[in-house]
Amino acid sequence: MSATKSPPRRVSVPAQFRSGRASGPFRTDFWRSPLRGPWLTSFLGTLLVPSITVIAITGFISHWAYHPELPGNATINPAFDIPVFFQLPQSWPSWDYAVTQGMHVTVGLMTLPLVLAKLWSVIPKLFKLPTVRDLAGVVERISLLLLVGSVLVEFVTGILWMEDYYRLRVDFFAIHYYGAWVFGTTFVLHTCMKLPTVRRSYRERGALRPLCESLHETKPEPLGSSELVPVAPATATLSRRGLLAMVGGASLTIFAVQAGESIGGPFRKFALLAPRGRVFGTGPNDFQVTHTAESAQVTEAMTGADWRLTVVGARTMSFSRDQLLAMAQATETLTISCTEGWSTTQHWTGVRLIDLARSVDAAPGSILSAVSVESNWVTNLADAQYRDKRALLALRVNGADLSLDHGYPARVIIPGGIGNHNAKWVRELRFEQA
Ligand SMILES: Nc1nc2c(c(=O)[nH]1)N[C@H]1C(S)=C(S)[C@@H](COP(=O)(O)O)O[C@H]1N2
Ligand SMILES: [Mo]
Repeated sequence: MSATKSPPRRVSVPAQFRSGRASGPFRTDFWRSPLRGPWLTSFLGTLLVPSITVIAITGFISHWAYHPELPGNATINPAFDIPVFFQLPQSWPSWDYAVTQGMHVTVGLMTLPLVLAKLWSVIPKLFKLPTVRDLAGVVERISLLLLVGSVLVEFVTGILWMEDYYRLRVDFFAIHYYGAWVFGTTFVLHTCMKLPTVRRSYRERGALRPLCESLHETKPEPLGSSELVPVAPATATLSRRGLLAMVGGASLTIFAVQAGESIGGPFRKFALLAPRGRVFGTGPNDFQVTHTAESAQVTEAMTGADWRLTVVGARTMSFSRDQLLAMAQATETLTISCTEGWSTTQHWTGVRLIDLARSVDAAPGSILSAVSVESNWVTNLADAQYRDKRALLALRVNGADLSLDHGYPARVIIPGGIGNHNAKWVRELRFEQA
């Protein structure tokens, strides 16, 4: 044996932290990042509170924007849903939902790096042996399992949905919605339980002081202040502020490639994550299409010269497209914005829905069911939605006839709210009492 060979590197682990026979990641000296500790986890957790609040509020707004109180609109079985106690206001700008859902999707995606950093900061806990000694320990383990499990479920279902991956044969709405309740509840409980730890570490270390430390000043937090602090720390290769800059940089990058599809217009070309194309031609119908005529199995034959619009109220009337074009026409600049997080604003021309309601003497307070030539496609609109004088049965867009993909011969376009209410290829409008 050569005398110059260096001895195997040994770290001395204080007796009370020795891992006994545990091996691999289960050893207490396996996790060595000097950054891990109660301050870092508290700080990342604190940043999550405002982000998750925005995501939760905008998420529930999206749920209610479907008007689940109207028969047929519910995405969740009403027997297992929290009833809506208020109607969303209608006389808002037509881009209201573009803002709330754009925030839901954009802030949601931007929070992913933060969530991953937070999980990284506590990963030694996942491998902590022995696990469960007492009832409180069991409850804590189960709540952490629900917390981490549900946050991952929310991200996976949310991202698949916004990226248009409908091939999953699962009830997306139910999973994302109930997942949100599980996550929201456990997140609030977890935050309350950890409040004393957060306060203590801010008091002892200063809420922001660790951010002032350069790389060579970056030392582990006091050993024993928490099981997150490594018993055998490695030398820091990144400062704590460096780690936060990395997380912030990742979030800003996501913002740069995502926000464009929510804002729409010229910003859309920067939206690298948009699943339905970023740039289109310059013609009047050259803007994004979610559900093409082909995907909806709508053909020219179903929408050709034989097409008639039936309007049902106190009496029933039938209109050809030419008859609709002969009625008073209105042009409105209105935004469609989808749960997927994109929006598009165009100039629509057609007959006001309120004029069609009057033409059949629709009773006040009626619900409007818009029925499509697409098989089994109906959406229901509340009274306030179709009474808004900007609400149209559009026949034309940007000065040209609607293209088949955009809903020719006629589509509903209402200001504000969720894109799903803008029924395409309409064949019947029924004004009915609930
Ligand atoms: N007949 C019919 N109308 C529909 C849909 C549909 O699938 N079929 N999709 C709705 C949804 S979810 C949205 S976001 C908008 C999208 O309009 P676009 O397909 O023109 O982009 O139309 C709505 N109207
Ligand atoms: Mo949509």
